[in-house]
Amino acid sequence: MQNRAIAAMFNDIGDMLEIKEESPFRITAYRRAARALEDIGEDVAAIAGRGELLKIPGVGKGTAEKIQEFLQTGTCKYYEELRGSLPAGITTLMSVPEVGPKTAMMLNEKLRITTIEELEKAAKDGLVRKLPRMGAKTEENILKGIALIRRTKERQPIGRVLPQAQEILDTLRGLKDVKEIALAGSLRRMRETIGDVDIVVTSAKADRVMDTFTTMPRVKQVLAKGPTRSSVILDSGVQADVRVVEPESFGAALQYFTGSKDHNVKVRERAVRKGLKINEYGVFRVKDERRVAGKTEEDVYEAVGLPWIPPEVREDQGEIELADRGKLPNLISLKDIHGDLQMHTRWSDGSENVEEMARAAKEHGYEYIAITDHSQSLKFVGGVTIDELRENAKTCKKVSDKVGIAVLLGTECDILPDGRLDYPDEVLKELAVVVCSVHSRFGMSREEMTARIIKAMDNPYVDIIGHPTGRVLGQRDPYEVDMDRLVEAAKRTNTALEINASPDRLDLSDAHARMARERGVRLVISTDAHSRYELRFMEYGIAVARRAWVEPKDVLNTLPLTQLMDHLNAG
Ligand code: DGT
Ligand code: CA
Ligand code: CA
Ligand code: ZN
Repeated sequence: MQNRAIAAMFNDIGDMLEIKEESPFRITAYRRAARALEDIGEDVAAIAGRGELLKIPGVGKGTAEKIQEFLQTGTCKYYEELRGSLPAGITTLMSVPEVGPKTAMMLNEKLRITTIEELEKAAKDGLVRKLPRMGAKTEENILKGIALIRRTKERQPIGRVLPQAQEILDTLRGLKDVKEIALAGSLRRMRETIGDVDIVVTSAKADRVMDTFTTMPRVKQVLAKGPTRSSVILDSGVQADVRVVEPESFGAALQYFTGSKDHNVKVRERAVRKGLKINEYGVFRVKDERRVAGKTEEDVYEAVGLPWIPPEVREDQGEIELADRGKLPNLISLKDIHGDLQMHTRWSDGSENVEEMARAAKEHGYEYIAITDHSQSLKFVGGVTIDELRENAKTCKKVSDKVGIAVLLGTECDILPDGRLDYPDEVLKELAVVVCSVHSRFGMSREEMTARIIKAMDNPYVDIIGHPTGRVLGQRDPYEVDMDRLVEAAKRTNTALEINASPDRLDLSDAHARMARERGVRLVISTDAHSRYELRFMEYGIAVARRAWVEPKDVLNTLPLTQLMDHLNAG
């Protein structure tokens, strides 16, 4: 699939247009198209073959032509011309968090920097702080940004890895002698970042499985190939391990390779106390080596006197003790969700109109959605003016009736640097759902940032704080904020905290979501979808919530519409 290569090109074009200070609309058009290409999950060449490029949300005439050109020639003239008109390495420099277009140009002009290594050296040598409008703090942030990029190469966000793992599963499931197959490791536990993919298989023809696995088109390098274990690196840089085991050991192997290591250590200790030995082959009695379990995971847990424990909580954070007392939490799942309370449309930086989003949400089985486009001061993404809000309210009503799903007009209102909100109270009061988020001045001090967000929570019309720490996995560290005080203020003001399910964010993190839940703060799980495809991000948000031991009662958008409205109006 060329989707990702074309998306990368469009993102580069967006960056270059930003340097050239082109109109925000053109820049957004390319970034929208890039995002759509990453989301659609179907080969763009196949779509082009059907002549349906313009049906991809976010793809317009100009971008469709460039996709065609790329598919035919492997590049596109406009892109090459833009690159030719700018110094080399500018978009590489812009890949460092903290380095925007102006900084990148200045680094290049004044210090002749074209690579990340050169930038790192210059920052370490204290050359960057000497440039106009830069300082020691910026220099330090640039070094942090470089470290972040390097770290991310080792562990990738789950949203990038899971679809690739799913592809491997589909390929191997296609073999007729494959009986059982499952993901294991951190991916089955749904951790936010993944070191490598682990897969466990049973098959009478292990050779066939390994031949197929190691020759998949996307394999870049085979690290090891044997009858029971093979290991490859995909073209994306992701490593995957496949283990073929005997059917009688499948449950034991799945339990062992799902981990986490700490969880397994505890389980093993319990086994020892019961005169048992547990490993990836099964559970055995120590005194006569007799096998007592191993075929299924349930049997393995039962052998050590425990109920089956959901993979997301296998982190040795007290789950074994709770399981022992029969008190595992009633973890939330996708079917508990009644609606999605953050999404964007063409009214700001989304790719589709309200009706398209509403129809897609209805297909997800939802009872309601909130349309939460950006607020007026975010001009760069087409923030909605107060006059436009009035029109939008009418449109939402019409679409509600037409599609048969409650379409609530909300906002993702900017929290301005001083904590004031981007709309006056009399406007916020009229909106059904008010999500408030920080989108600027990420560098302020912990004290200032905490006060800024708490001030927003103190506004009586604010329902939800969106992506509360502002992180973007692999691109931007969370801003400095005192989560303890945020949680306290959320509780006091009855403001919900969002688990933003976009796999690039996952914000709140599992640890923060857990902290909020323990202190009785309501949570919301929202996708922040920018196209209908992104509504399916809900599963990632659910995973974060499950890892935080969240139950349906802790989450606002498990409520039926009438109860939700009661809660919002009371808050
Ligand atoms: P990752 O890949 O870094 O995201 O994290 P995991 O948890 O997938 O770790 P990985 O791939 O190294 O190993 C998969 C599971 O196999 C791990 O969660 C527990 C189990 N495992 C691996 N090595 C050991 C070991 O030396 N001892 C024990 N008890 N378990 C192990
Ligand atoms: Ca792994
Ligand atoms: Ca592994
Ligand atoms: Zn936002």
